[in-house]
Amino acid sequence: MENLENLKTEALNKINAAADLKSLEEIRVALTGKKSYLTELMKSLGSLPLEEKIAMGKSLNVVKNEIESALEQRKNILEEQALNDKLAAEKIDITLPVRPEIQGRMHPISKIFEEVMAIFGQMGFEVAEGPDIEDQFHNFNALNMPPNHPARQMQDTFYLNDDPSKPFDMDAAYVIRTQTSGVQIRTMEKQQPPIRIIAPGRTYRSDYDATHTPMFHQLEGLVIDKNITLAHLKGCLYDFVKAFFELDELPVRYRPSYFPFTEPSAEMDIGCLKTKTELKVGAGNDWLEILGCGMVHPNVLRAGGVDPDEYQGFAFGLGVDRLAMLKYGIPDLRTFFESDVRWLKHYGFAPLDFSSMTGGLSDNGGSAR
Ligand code: 2NL
Repeated sequence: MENLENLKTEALNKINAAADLKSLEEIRVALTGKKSYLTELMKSLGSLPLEEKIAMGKSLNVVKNEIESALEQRKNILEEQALNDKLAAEKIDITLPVRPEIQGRMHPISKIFEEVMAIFGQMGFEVAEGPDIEDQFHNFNALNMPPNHPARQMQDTFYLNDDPSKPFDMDAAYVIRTQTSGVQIRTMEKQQPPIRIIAPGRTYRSDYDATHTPMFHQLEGLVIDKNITLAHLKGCLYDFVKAFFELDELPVRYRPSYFPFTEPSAEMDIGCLKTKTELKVGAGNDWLEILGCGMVHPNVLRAGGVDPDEYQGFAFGLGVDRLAMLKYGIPDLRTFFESDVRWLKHYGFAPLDFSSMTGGLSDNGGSAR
């Protein structure tokens, strides 16, 4: 009996000293498992005389129950402790600063392309693409610029010899496209109207100063259908500039102009304004040239395989680099192509801020520019 009392005290001490659930389990097995002293004692009861067996059996059961309930209690305490430790360790401090800023930046030109595609995309235009190296038919002839047309020299074209083993042959030479119009000619060749496309891409002219680089970016648009008029052109382009400069209204005017591929032709100006980025575009009461446009010349429709007696269309072209300079206040075009990461960090955009008409064009709600 005295032994039993010692056994109990020792057991309870061990249980209450258990530091974690794992050691408590080890203690449980040692105290009450099949090979434990207590179990041995239970087994040995059979060899005792009846009265002793009853008395000893009772006492053993009491001790066993006490040990088991002590085990249970300690287990509950340790489980609660473990949960509290886990909660404390997994706590999130919402007052900590945000994760490190994403380092990569989207180039302003890519951003402008995205914005312009989002605007025209929502109006129902499709994006068409074509080769940077064009034949002269798609770059010039089809656009109402026959051989010796002054515009061919005017544009300071880069010509490519089609066969380097032979002397340069002007008639057979290719060009690196001076405008993206070839893409639209190819679309007309492939597809009958209605046509509603924009052609974004790189274009090339031999020119270099603060506002001209030999490679630059252009976006042209073409709409061909039955009964298309100048009113469609004006409405479409007005909606475009409003969306692009993120304003509900702004002054616009059209000045008569000349392009070989459109008749009549015009240039669209916008009035001096303040963009969302608080940048003043234009000075004083100035007008600012934004794009060139016009009704597609019948010769151009014919060259693309479209019957001008049945279909009409309008077209426009704009310089994407110039638009980027205007909208985002970047003074020198040449810096666009210097690949200076400090410049890109300053003028670039967060790469995952997609431009959309509903989610925001240049600003989708506050993430790093
Ligand atoms: C400008 C003016 C313009 C076009 C481009 C075009 C294309 C086809 C037919 C007719 Cl396939 N026109 N493109 C029309 C008017 C103006 O660009 O100043 N660009 C920077």
